Order: sequence, then structure tokens, then C-alpha cells
Amino acid sequence: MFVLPPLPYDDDALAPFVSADTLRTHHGKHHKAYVDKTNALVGPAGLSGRPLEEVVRHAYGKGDKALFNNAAQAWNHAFFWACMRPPGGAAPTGALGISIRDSFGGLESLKAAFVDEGVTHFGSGWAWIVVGSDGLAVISTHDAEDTLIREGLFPILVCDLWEHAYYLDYKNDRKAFLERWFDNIANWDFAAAQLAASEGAGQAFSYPLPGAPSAGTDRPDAPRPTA
Ligand code: MN3
Repeated sequence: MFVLPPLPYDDDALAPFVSADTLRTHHGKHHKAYVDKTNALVGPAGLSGRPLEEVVRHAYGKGDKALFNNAAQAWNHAFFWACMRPPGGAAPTGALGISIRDSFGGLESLKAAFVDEGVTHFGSGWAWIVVGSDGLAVISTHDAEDTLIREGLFPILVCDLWEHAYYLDYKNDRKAFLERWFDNIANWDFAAAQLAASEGAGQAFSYPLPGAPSAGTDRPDAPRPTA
């Protein structure tokens, strides 16, 4: 059984950029439903006990849409929680800062590309910063799709573009959500750890293995420090 990983911060830690009401509903209702449905479907699919990343790829390869959608959404949301931190955190520095400068010219240009990608993305999905063959890039994916099923792309940071992520706080203003998200609660320490992991240093984000403890201080979804 997969657990619903606890949020790596309090419900109200991201306010006012993401309200406690939005975060509680998003995590406790939406994310929980994806985890519960995944748990109901992995057994019949013959995938009990396998890591979630394998379940996502296997379901996608087999065309098992119900399992893929729920398993990918379970993974995407756990990754998304790690991509945020309370306001006032550090801006990108070090290797991440250099990569942003090399690929985009600077943080403001990355922000413009990221916000534009998210605003012009039609319907539900996710806006990502990824590492590809040419350095950092911005992409979006539809519905539950993610980088686990994209060859050669490594996820650095993601923002949820589904209306449930922002509608209570921003109504239909996805642009304002993305701008404030990027400026205030994007977790650049996590992004830096993912970038290092993409180059073999430290551990990349992974979903808690099936059977992992559901509570405690371990917080397996939290960003891991790199060595
Ligand atoms: Mn969501």
C-alpha cells in the first residue's frame, strides 16, 4: 500500500500565496483520492509492492489509463509539495544559478518562460522546469502526464496547473498564481538538489516505497540534502 506522504510544512505555511484551505483540500482530498485509487488498482494490475515510479511507467506502457492517471497524479503531487517552501527562502545560487543563466539568461527570463508556458497550456496539467540534453528547459504536460514517461527529461521543479490548485485563491487568474508561486514559494533548494541528482550527486526525489510508515518525523517526501 502506498501512503499519502505528509506535507513537508504546515497547512498555513504557504499563505497567502497558497491558502491553508486550498492546501488542505488539495492534499487531504485530491491527492489522497489519487493514492487511494492507485492502491485499489495496483493489485489487480499485478504490481503490488513495486515502487510508484515503476507503477507509473508500467501502467503507461500497458495503456492502463486508470492506473496511470491515478499513480502519476499520486507521484506528481508528492513531487509538487516538495517544490514549495514557506515564503522568504533562498533564491537560486551555485550550480542552479549558473544553469539558469546559461539556459535562460537569468531568473527573470526563466520566470517569463515558465509563466508563459503555464498560462498558454490549455486545460489541466503541469508546468515543469526540467533538465534535458541542452540544459534547463520549461515544458508543460497534460492531465496526469509527467517526466517519468518522457525519455531524457529529469524534473527539477513543477507547478500544478489544475484549477483545484489555485481557484479558491485566484479564481481564474492562473497567471497571477504562477507569478506569485514562482516569486515567493518555489523551493530553489529542492530544485538545486534535483539538479545535482541529475548529475549523479545525491539522491533524486522518489515516492515513499509501498509499506512505508504513514506518519512520523521522517518526511520521506521532503527535499534531501545533497552530499
Ligand atoms: Mn493537483
